[in-house]
Order: sequence, then structure tokens, then C-alpha cells
Amino acid sequence: MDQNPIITSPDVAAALAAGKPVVALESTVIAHGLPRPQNIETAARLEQIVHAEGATPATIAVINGRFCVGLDRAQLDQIATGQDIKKLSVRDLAIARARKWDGATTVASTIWVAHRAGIQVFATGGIGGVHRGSLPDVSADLTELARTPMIVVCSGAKIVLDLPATREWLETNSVTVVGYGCDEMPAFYSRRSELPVDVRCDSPEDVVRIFKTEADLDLRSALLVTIPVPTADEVDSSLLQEVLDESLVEAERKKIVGRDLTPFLLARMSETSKGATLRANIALLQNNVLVAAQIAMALI
Ligand code: PSU
Ligand code: MN
Repeated sequence: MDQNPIITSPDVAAALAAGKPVVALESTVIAHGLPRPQNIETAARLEQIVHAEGATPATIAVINGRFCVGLDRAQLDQIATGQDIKKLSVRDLAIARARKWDGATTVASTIWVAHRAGIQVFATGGIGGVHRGSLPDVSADLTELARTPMIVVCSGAKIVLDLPATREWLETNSVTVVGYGCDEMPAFYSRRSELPVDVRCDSPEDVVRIFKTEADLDLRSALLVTIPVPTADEVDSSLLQEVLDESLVEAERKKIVGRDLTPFLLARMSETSKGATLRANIALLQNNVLVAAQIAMALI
């Protein structure tokens, strides 16, 4: 290929060159995880939160085949409202580049690009993982976490997944799981999963100490920092169980599989819960991004 596939925006490039804190953000949650107009509002709000903490946000997406690190408002709008914005994981990056596609990056492809751009902290809502059901559908988010040295801040894996199986996968593949102010792994819309974390941290400095030690030891996997959804926005557990079961049955009936499954389940639950899961999703995203910015500040 003729040029560097990664295009870093001027402000992100300046921050990185000066050794200032940068937080990477994904774009699939904007394009396919949240409905309009909450998606663009949330995308802009997340960037503001990072700025307010004194760090620089770097939302990542593919535009005309180029891996863009840091988007301007027009690019952000295009990802949120454009036609034919694809959901691109790592397996799609070469195709997207060769075919000059526009697309949103998942956790997997965002951290792939962010690491190569020199960014060390990333935040999202919930990571992908091992899906429920008989087909072994395992998100490439997990594979990429196992081989990318980065602090990944999230509220655990999405509730639609098989959480015990996802937890086991992380353990087998040596991804260290931190509970940020909690002793069990959060479950996305819900604060409880009864699944263990490897260590509890109660401050950004505490997270940074472990991350730097992992780097010293040349351990190459991500440090997964899991934060429960704020209590006021947690979805009531019986409502959650009800809308989750319904969405899984509906996906099975409509034979929805592959990359379409996660967006379908999230949208369906948002409708059937009358927006309760959507409010939780936005609240946890904002909180995770805030903590990620604080961690990025403590890292320098
Ligand atoms: N978290 C959210 N909403 C989302 C996602 C995560 O709150 O839409 C996206 C992420 O981009 C994640 C992807 O990487 O869903 C996982 O999809 P899959 O299970 O197809 O790998
Ligand atoms: Mn999948």
C-alpha cells in the first residue's frame, strides 16, 4: 500500500507527540449500537467528557478506506447518520481498505488501530464475547483483547452473551480483569454477575500501577477494567430478564446471526424495555469514558 493506512487527526497527533493523555473510542456503538438521534448526541457527549478531564478523545472509524484516529464533526455525523456504514471487525479491515469503504469499528478493530497509533487507553460500553446458543459464535473482541496491550474500560461483556463462558475465555487467554470499585464483574445493564474479577482497584493510580507492571513483564494482553453501570440507571433485574429472553427468542425466530446479532438484540431490548436499557447503555458509556479519561491522566 502506498501510504500509511492510519490517519491521525491534528489534535490527536499533537497530543500523542507531546505525551499527553488520549482516550480511544469506538464507532460501532455509534453506528449500530444506539438509535438516532441519541447516537450522535452520545458520541459528541463522550468526546466532551474526555476533554473536560483534560485528555484528548480519539474516536476511530474507517472513512474511504482510511483508518481515522480522531474524527471531526462532519466525520462523526457521517458515521452516525450516513447510509451503508458497515460494521467492521479486524477481519474486515483489509477489505475496507482495499475497497475504500466507510465503516464503524468494533472493539476489536478499534483497539487494533489505536494500539498502532500509539494510544494506551480505550473505553466502551460492553465488549463482545461468547454468544449463547449451540453455534460457537465468539466475538473477535476477545481475540484482540488477548493480544493488545491496552487498558480497556467497559461494563463487562454485553448481557446478551454467555457471561460465564466469556469470563472463562478471558481467564484462559490471560486477560487480567479488574473490578473498578467492585468485587464481581458487572453485567452491562446490571451491576451483578456473580462472576469474579482478578483484582479490585479503587483509583486510577491503582489501575495504572498494574498496567505498567504488565508492560514491564512484557505481558501483551489487555487490562480489562470493568465498571458497574451507575446505580440510578441500572435496569431492574426482572424487567431485564424478561426483555432479554424475548429478544433472544425473536433473534432465533428471525434467524439473525453473525454481525447482525448484537445490534438486533440491543435494539430489540431498548424497544421492549421502553428505553430503560438505552438509558442504562448511555449512562454506563458516559461513566466508563469519564474513568478512562482519569486513568489516561494518571498514566502520564
Ligand atoms: N457495546 C455497546 N454497544 C455496541 C457494542 C458494544 O454498548 O454496539 C459493539 C462493539 O463495537 C463490539 C461489538 O465490539 O458490539 C461486538 O459485536 P460482535 O458480537 O458481532 O463481535
Ligand atoms: Mn460473532
